[in-house]
Amino acid sequence: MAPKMDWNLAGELTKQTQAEIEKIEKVHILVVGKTGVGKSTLINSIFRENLAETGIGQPITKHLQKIEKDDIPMVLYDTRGLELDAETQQQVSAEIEQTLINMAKNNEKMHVAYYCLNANISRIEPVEIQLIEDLSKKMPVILILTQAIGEQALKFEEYLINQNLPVQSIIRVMAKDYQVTSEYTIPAYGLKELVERSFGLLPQNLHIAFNNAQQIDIDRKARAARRWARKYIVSTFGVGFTPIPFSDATVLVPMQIGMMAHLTAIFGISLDHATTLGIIGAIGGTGSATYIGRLIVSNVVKLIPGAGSVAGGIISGTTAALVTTALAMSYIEVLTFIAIKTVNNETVTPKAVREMMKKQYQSRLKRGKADPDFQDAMAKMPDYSAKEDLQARDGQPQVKVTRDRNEPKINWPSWTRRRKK
Ligand SMILES: Nc1nc2c(ncn2[C@@H]2O[C@H](COP(=O)(O)OP(=O)(O)OP(=O)(O)O)[C@@H](O)[C@H]2O)c(=O)[nH]1
Ligand SMILES: [Mg+2]
Repeated sequence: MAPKMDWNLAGELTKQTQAEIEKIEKVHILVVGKTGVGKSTLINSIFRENLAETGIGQPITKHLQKIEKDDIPMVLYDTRGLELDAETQQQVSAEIEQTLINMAKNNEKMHVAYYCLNANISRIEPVEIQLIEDLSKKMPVILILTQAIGEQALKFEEYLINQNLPVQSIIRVMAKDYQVTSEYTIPAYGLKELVERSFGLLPQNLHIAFNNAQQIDIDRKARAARRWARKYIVSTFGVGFTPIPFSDATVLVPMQIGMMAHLTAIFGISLDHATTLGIIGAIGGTGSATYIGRLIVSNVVKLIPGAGSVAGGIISGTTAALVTTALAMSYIEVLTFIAIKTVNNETVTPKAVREMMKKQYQSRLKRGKADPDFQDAMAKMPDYSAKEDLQARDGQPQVKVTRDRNEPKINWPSWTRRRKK
C-alpha cells in the first residue's frame, strides 16, 4: 500500500512547499510616500528576499506598481516616483480607488497601508493629509516616519499625534543602519514595532502570509512552525494511529516530506536545491525513499532509548511521533539558523546546514521521550477534536493553541506525570 516512492525527495520537498505556499491566503499591502522617503529600503528590510529589487514589478497604473514573488504569499503595491502636488494626489487617489475596485472583483482586498513620511523633512503637506484621510476610509493606515533620527523625529511625531490623523499608529523607523560619520552609525530600529503593529491590525487568517513574508521576527516564525508541528504530530500519530510493521515504515516518508513542506511554507524561507539536498541527506534521504524508510526504522529507531529492536517489530504511534517530532523540531532549528544568517547577510553553506541538521536530529532522537517538544506534543493530545485537526492540515495551520495552565490535563502518559506533577 505504500505509494511508489522512488522519487527525488529534495525535488519533492521543493514542489510540495510551493504547493503549500499557494494555499496560503495572500496579504495585500499598499506602500505610499513621496519619492526618496525610503519605501523600497523599508520593504527590503521588513520582508524577505529584497522584494523591492527582486520582486516582479508590474505597473498597474501610472503611479502604482505591483510587487510580488512566487514563493512569498504577499502582494505589495508601491507608489512610484511620487512628488505630490494637488493634481498628482488626485490621480493617485483615483488610481488607488480603481485598483481597489478591480481587486474586489477578484475577491481581493487591500489589508493595510503604510504611509511613509520622511522624518527629517518634518513637514506634512495638506495634500498628504488629504491622501491619508482618503486611504483611511478604505483600509487601516500606519503612518511611518522614515529615516527617523533623534529629537527632531520625536518632535515631528508629537506634532503629528496632535494632528489627530485617522491613522492606526505612528511609528518612527530607521529601516537600515544609517552611517552619520565614519565613527558613528545609527542602527536600524522600529521595524519590530511595525511588524507587531501590522500583525495586530491584520485579521488572524492573514497572519500566516504576513509571518511568511516578514524577516524581522524570526522567533515568531519558529513559534508558528512549532505550534503547527505539534498539532500535526498529535493528530497524525495520536489516538487512532494504527501501529505499522517496520517493513511498511516507508509510509512515514511521504508524511514527513509533506510535514516539512508545510513547515517551510509557514516559516517562510527560500531554500536552494543544494541546501534542500543537504537537509534531506542529513536525515538519511539519499537514494530511494524505500531505502530511507528502512533507515528511519533501523538507524533512527535504534537511537531512541527504549524503542525496542527492529527485528520483526512494529512502529507504535509513540515511536512514529517521537521520530517525527525530532525531525520537525530539528528542521525548524535549521530553518531558524538559515533565516538569521540570511538576514545578517552571512553565507550558509549546504554543508553547514547538512551537518547542523544531522546533529540536531540525532541528538533529539537520543533524548527520546525526554525531549521536551515531544512531551509537549503528547501533553496536547487530549485537547484536539478531529475537526480542528482536519482544518490544521488543510492549509490553515494557525489554529490557536493555547498554553493555558488551567486546561484539564487528562490521560497523561505515566512518564510525563512525574515532571508535570
Ligand atoms: N541608511 C538608511 N538609508 C535610507 C533609509 N531609508 C532610505 N534611505 C536612503 O534614501 C534613499 C532613497 O530610498 P528609497 O528606499 O529608494 O526611496 P523610495 O521611497 O523607494 O523612492 P522611490 O522609489 O523613488 O519612490 C536611498 O539612498 C536609501 O539608501 C534608511 O532607513 N536608512
Ligand atoms: Mg522605491
